[in-house]
Amino acid sequence: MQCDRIWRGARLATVAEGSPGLGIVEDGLIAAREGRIIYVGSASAAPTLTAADEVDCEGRWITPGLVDCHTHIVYGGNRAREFELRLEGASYEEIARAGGGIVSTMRATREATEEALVAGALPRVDALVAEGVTTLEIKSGYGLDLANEQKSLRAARRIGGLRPLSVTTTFLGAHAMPPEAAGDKDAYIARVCDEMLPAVASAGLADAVDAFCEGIAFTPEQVARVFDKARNFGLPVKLHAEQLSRLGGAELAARYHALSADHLEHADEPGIVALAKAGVVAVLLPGAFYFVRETHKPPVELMHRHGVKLAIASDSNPGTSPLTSLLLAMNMAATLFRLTVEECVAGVTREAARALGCLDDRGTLEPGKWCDLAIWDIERPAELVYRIGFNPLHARVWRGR
Ligand code: DI6
Ligand code: FE
Repeated sequence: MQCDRIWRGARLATVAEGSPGLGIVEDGLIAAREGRIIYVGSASAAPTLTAADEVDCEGRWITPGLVDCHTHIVYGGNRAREFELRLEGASYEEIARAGGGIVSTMRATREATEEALVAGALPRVDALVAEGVTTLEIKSGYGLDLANEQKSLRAARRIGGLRPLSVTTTFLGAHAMPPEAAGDKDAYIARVCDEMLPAVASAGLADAVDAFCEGIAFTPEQVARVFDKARNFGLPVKLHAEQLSRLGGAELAARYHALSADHLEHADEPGIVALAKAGVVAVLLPGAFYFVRETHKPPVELMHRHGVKLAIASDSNPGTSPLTSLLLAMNMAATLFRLTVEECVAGVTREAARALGCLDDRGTLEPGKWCDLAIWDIERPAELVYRIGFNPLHARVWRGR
């Protein structure tokens, strides 16, 4: 069989569904053609393969390229000053209600040009890429009017062209109230539904639609209007649900068969059961949990009991998770939420791809999928989760290169 490139001498964590544990193959081999995996498995069972290029992995581990399935990485400015205020005792919600928080990032984002947004985001994106991320979701939600939401989504799309990386974009117009809406949430939601979402969808700027269902943001009823509109445009939905309080976001996400429900610190059993029944992925965001000093943990035991799929993401954003490390997110998910090593590794690969609706072509090492690989200098997968602030990535492969 002719292929473009072969990786030999590797230990594989295929993370393929149905294989026990992480789908480990000692003596592993991967062959790629035209960017896709055409063989993955043990070298002894491989067909005869010829390739122009062969890489000896010298016993290193290969996992699927990492997928960060929840970020707000495109924004202007930063919130270091707000961090200082929080250290002096102000709460995240107090700052938000006093016009700081998301709205201060909105101002800085509106002031920035598209070029400046790209330039500001790239160092953060590069930090993720340096740890093996090959697919990155980027949300809008700091523009909060049509022109600035479009600008943010265009900046996000451009990042995918500037780095060897797949970027998926999510329209999060229903993230916060812009000051000019003068507190009229229904009127703002009407603009999201009737003006922003149709324009963004018709321009092909969004792969999904998200909303923030929260006391400081929007009610389930308001979010449902946004989701109905997304459905009209054939866009899948995701939801920031039960992060700071429980409003029934989990049930709402289930009702709309969302790709994912994210955060879920305050979810209860009926909500978790609903997610399980609807096959909605729970995306855990331990960086935000840590950074806002949340004490209410997501109900991971209930998620286990009811068989909810668990993904982990950075939530990279200036206000609640200025985090640009999926390795650290894994460590936090294990330490703070007691996820196992297998759940952590699957959470940033297979389950994160599922949370983006792209499990068909990435997230695991299987024939036919994109050849997106992370090659690690480790002796066992637990090292990816165990270390704090150490990056054992040896090489990263995106679409076979
Ligand atoms: N939940 C979050 O944690 C971020 N957005 C959201 O809906 C916070 C965004 C910010 O504070 O800038
Ligand atoms: Fe978020």
